[in-house]
Amino acid sequence: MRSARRLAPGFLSLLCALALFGCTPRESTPPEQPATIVVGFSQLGSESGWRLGNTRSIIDAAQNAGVELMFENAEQKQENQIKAIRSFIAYQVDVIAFPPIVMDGWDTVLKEARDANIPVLLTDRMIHTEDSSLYAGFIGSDFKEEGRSAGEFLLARTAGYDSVRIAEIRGTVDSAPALQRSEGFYEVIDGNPKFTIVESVSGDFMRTKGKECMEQILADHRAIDVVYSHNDSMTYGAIEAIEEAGLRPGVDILIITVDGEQMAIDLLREGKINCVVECTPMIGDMIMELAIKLAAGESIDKYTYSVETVFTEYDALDGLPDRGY
Ligand code: GYE
Repeated sequence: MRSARRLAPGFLSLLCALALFGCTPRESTPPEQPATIVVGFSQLGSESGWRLGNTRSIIDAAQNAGVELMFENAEQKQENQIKAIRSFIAYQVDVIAFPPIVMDGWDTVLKEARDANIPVLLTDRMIHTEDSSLYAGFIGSDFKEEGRSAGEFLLARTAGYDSVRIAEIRGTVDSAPALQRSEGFYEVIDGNPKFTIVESVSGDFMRTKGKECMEQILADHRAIDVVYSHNDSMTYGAIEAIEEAGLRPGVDILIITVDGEQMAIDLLREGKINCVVECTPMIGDMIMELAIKLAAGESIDKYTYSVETVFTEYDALDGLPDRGY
């Protein structure tokens, strides 16, 4: 039983001694304190403003909920996440939570967690697996829906265009948000012959790589009508590259981005971004709520999705509260 793991050895021998002398431990132990729940969280890295906001949200939420958080940063490496999960299993935490950096390659370590009877909560990103019993639940965004929203904005915004040449800057290769944000976007524009994806390259969700991608795209094809960038960090880099090439982001090249960081909203106000699809990192409270239920042996919904919106150049954004990330 996991809850026994933090009983000090001295306390255990006291229990044995009491049993030997024929009195039950119940009579002499103090009233039971609710045990602190221990959650092992393997953050995938610190690639973007979104990720930093997510980390803050989780640390604050754990503190507010009185949950003991074992926090590890995998620095963008799946092997580090696997190592962290194994250390959480060895420590016998109550719940393991993590955003899988990529979709594949989790079955072995998740079976180890299952064998140790530790429930796993996937946060932010989904995995590919044949065996959905390997995780208790998922909490995060519907990335396919985000991709659809990006596509729908583009469809409406380019209604008067004969042809639309698109450069797509994707997130981390094989990650759920990169795959699903493409899927949803293509679903909306596929079959409409005026849209051409001229380039689709990965900028790994990072600002510097977003800039490099955009420089290369502009060197290869001058005539780009739209950049669809899978996150704000890469968008900032792309905007820099566009401006350095003497073009006007938001005017010469339409910009569609995902996340909704404060800086992206500011650029939307300035007219350098045309559409921001929201993806919220502020899911710490929900993660703790679900983790507490799992630790108590309660069942949770298999999928919990954040409610999100879309901000466009047509919206009045004056009253919008600070985004907090
Ligand atoms: O869009 C990006 C981050 O997984 C939803 O990861 C998250 C993505 C987010 O680095 O900025």
